Amino acid sequence: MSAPVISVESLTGRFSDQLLASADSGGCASSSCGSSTRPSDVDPAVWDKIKDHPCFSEEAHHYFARMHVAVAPACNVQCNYCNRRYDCANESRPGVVSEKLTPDQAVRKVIAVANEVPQLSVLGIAGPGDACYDWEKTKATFERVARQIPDIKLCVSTNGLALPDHVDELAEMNVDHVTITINMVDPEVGAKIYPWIFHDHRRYVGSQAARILHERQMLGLEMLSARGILTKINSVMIPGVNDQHLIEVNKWVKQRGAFLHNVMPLISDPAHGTHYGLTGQRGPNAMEMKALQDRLEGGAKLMRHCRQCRADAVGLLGEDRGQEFTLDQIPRELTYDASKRETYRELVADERRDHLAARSEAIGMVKTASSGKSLLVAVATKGGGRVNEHFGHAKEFQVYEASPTGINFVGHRKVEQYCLGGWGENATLDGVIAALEGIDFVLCAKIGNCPKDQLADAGIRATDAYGHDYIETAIGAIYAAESGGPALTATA
Ligand code: CLF
Ligand code: SF4
Repeated sequence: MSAPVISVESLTGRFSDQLLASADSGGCASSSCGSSTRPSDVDPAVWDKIKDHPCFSEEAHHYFARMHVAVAPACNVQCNYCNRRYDCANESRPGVVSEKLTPDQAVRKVIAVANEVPQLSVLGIAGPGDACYDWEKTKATFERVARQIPDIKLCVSTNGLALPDHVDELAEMNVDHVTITINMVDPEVGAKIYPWIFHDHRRYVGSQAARILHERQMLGLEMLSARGILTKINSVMIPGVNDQHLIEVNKWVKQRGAFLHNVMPLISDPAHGTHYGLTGQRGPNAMEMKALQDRLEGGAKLMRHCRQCRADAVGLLGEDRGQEFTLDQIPRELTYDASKRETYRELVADERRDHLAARSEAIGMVKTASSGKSLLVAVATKGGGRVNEHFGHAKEFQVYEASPTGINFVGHRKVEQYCLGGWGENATLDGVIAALEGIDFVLCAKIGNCPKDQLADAGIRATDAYGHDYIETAIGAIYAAESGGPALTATA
């Protein structure tokens, strides 16, 4: 099967004028095209909500981008993994927000991004405090953006404490996607995570605080489910505190209609000044995360492609273009221009159909291979679902597992970029190899002999033979070769 290659620039960086020019102007209308790629086991109404949402659909995250606007700095909870001088650790990796925005500034920024980043499909408010507690700013931002860009999806992330007070307004504003961070369903566990909450004009501490938070979270989730709003649960995995307990959390949220459960590793560093960071509480390693996620299979559906983004992140998951859109770079007067986003959607609809066909062929082949093997494959990609990044340029690898159940995305590994200015440092390579612990194969668009040999010494085989091929096609070919069967041919 042959498929067109979308240029790397179109998917990960500034939109290529050449690509826009080459798009078939007689193609189908923007948002309806993707529906033909709906998997047979997904309800059409649900598919319509998730097909362009990079967090709620793993497949969509290869093509669509989100942006966050940091309009909600106030918070009503203290989490032991958060330092208020930093991003909300629930939805972001720790790192200061470059600038907090007023709702009007946020609208300007969203228009600026929508005009330049055609992949943009979702506007999220994820802090840096709590979007439901700092409600007036959240609401004003959503209302103003929806008037300017009606087809952008609105998404909100919250600790859940103030959520029940605003569910009806969320429904009225057509907010289809809500995330609640739920780390416990037992207040005794909660007391080890939350030193205090502020609720109903009072401060509560200890297990009483955790009990109130728990009850409000469950109520909010039930209210959202009753209104058909898709709800994702984020849980921070804290070894020795709630790691085993998250199995119970998964059961509770599934019973109450959660659409996805996203278990994220605790990020704990003394430099961030958090309670956990300062008291030596460690986060889980990649294999511990995977082991827990594997145990959760069969419960609430898991999200495994979260990048723990900043509260002011812009771009595809895993990239951050926020620094290109600081207020000082955005004109005071701006008009929304829908043309790039519309053209991109037409182009991507065709690409997604080809990708899904190739993916299904590769998965079918892996399922019928009778070896019973399980392979972990790390892929260097810039987006578009293809093996299209050089090994030395990768800042993360997407990890897939090929096994008799098919080819499944199981996570990502962040690494320090090994090759800078055409030169790679051995110490950096050692770090990359350590981050790839447990991986059997690395797939990339290009790799030199030196890193390839060092990876081989660590028991990891690397190849650039499938450069620019679809990820699943490349993995299927490797799996077939490992199983002693015929390999699929490359599609690029
Ligand atoms: Fe933002 Fe969160 Fe909406 Fe996505 S992020 S508010 S659901 S648009 Fe996504 Fe980022 Fe993970 Fe959040 S990768 S941290 S899950
Ligand atoms: Fe920090 Fe978010 Fe927790 Fe509030 S809810 S304390 S901002 S991590």
